[in-house]
Amino acid sequence: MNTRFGRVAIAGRPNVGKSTLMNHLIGFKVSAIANKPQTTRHNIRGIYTGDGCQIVFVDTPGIHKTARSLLNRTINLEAVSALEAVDAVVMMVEAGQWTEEDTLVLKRLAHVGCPVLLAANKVDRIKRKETLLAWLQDVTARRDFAGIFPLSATRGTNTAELLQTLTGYMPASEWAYAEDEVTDQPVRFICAELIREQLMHYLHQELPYSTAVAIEKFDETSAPVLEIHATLWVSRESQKGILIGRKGETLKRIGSSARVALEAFMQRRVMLKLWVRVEEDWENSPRHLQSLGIGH
Ligand SMILES: Nc1nc2c(ncn2[C@@H]2O[C@H](COP(=O)(O)OP(=O)(O)OP(=O)(O)O)[C@@H](O)[C@H]2O)c(=O)[nH]1
Ligand SMILES: [Mg+2]
Repeated sequence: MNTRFGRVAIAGRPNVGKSTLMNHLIGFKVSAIANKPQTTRHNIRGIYTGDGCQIVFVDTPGIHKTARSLLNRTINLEAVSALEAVDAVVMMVEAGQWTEEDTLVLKRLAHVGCPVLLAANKVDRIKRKETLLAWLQDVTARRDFAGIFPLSATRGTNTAELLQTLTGYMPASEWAYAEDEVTDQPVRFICAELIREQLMHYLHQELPYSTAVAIEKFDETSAPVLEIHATLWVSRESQKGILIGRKGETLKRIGSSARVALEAFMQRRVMLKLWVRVEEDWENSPRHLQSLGIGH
């Protein structure tokens, strides 16, 4: 057989650039990116196909220390569950930094049987390259990594080399997906993520972490415009006003940015309607988390 097929988990602490790398590798935006920790809450799968190889990348939520709410604990568990049944793991860190949370990730990877590669991301931020070498030596003493890749996910530096090495670890097998598929997850799920990405961008402090998106209507048959209705859940009455903003301005901004992202993903015109609703302390409600599909 001359095709290869396998799965690769991308793991690491929050905000190191895992989702950015996956989107870059598959050449399509399926995972939300924001300059805030805990942007990703679910394992998001993106499919790469090229050079006779198909790889299902699993972009995991950042493994973090302060697991106060049920939501936090659930997303940590979700990340760890992705480490099973994969053919390789990319552990991502930020080049030049090592934190307690990186140590925590390393602990979670201690018993992983497959090869673990280290991706030291954001090298574009390192001004003095000679410091990187000493730092890399220090980091690689912490575990016997199958490969070490200083890279930049935003600029695409060294990412092709990482991909090539990963390809070598994929078993000879038939492909499981069509060549042009970029994710095996329902489009409405990806759409909810793209809407939430805008919440991460426009809201500040604790608010992004107290919001969740539920798609209420997603009618692909509606022509010519795809109609999407979504509820934005917040966990306190006071947050509702902040999300909506003065004269509804914040919500309007979120809505129009989200629509642009949805149109790019769906490759068609979208009409987006958003509602804001309160579910008191939903981050600690098993029932509500389940209804949002978090943690299954
Ligand atoms: N300078 C620089 N910034 C980057 C690079 N890769 C990602 N970023 C930025 O880092 C921030 C976090 O990126 P994400 O991809 O959302 O990080 P993540 O690891 O998925 O974060 P969580 O989902 O919260 O765990 C974003 O602002 C990205 O634009 C890089 O190579 N260089
Ligand atoms: Mg992410």
